[in-house]
Amino acid sequence: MEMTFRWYGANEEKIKLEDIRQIPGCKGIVGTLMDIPVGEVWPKERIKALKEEIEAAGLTLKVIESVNIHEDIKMGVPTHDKWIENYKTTIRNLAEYGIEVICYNFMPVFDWLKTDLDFKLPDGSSTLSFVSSDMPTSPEALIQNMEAGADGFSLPGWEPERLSQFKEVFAFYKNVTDDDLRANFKYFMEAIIPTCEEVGVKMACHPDDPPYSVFGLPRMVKNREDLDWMCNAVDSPYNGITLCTGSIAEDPANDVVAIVAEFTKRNRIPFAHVRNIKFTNVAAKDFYEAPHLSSEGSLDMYAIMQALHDNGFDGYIRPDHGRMIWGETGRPGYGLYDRALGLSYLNGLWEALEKK
Ligand code: CS2
Ligand code: MN
Repeated sequence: MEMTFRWYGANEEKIKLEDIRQIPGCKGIVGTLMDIPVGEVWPKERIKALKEEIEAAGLTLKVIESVNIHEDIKMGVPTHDKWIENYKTTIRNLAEYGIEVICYNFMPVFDWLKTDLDFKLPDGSSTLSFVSSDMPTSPEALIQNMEAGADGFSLPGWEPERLSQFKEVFAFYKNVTDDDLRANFKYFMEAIIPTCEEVGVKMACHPDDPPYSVFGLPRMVKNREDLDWMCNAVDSPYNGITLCTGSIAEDPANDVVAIVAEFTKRNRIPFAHVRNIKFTNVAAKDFYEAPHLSSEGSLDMYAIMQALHDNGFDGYIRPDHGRMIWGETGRPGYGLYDRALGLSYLNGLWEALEKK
């Protein structure tokens, strides 16, 4: 396994590559180009500059999170072919600079969502939480909440250009079923996986967060059966999963450890997000994003790391969202300190597993 840390870019946040470099055992950056509008080709010069900047700081760039999917591809409208061609060009451009994994998601309209981006824990730290009874009744209100809670940062997957046409898009999805969405996914994968195989870039789909339908929108990456369907839709190791333990676990019916074990064994996890959540009400699926440590949340992090380890995981891994601690401010979920603690903890678990 290779330990990494997500970084949004020098113009997008105050965390420095030099800070990340000082986290023991952190080898690589999970990078992005936040300012490229969804669907546009990622220019080679920009990828090259990003790679050089990261390597100058003594880190590697092998994983991109995310190259977002144009809504037309998810909707399956005729204009999708143009965006798919662009996506293929982006894959080729990334491959030229040594990128091995592209993380993305296939959620209609919204990326991840929470009802509180500044939920205070008794120790004085703050985290992200979801309380079903606090879910706004309209998508407009939800967008307002997310933007108001973001502290001036653009949230990943909540890019303004993506949300600007959301009313029309939302209306369109009224007639799209989960199976239609699956068909659109398959069409996309059949088009791009030959390119991925040719240039050696693995696609890694992030699960839906939350892993159930919101506002009646279709969803297709919610549980073991969905992941199984996805992998079989185009049966290639280049059609893989970003196994995000925190997202999968939000549905208490999902057996996270069994899912990690199965898909690691099937060689379909090129990238893992490993984090904990704490249920506050299991029946309502209410939770907050807990510190990574098992004792702080509802997940057995040792068992998760063991499922990766014992089934031969050799992909990239990163801690996922962290709390805001020690007075830090920044993009919700993406402070430096708590994610660094999470990373160290995961490294500790891994060392124990290696020596066992
Ligand atoms: C998620 C997503 O893991 C995460 O941070 O909350 O924003 C994730 O980056 C995307 O869904 C992947 O495309
Ligand atoms: Mn994740």
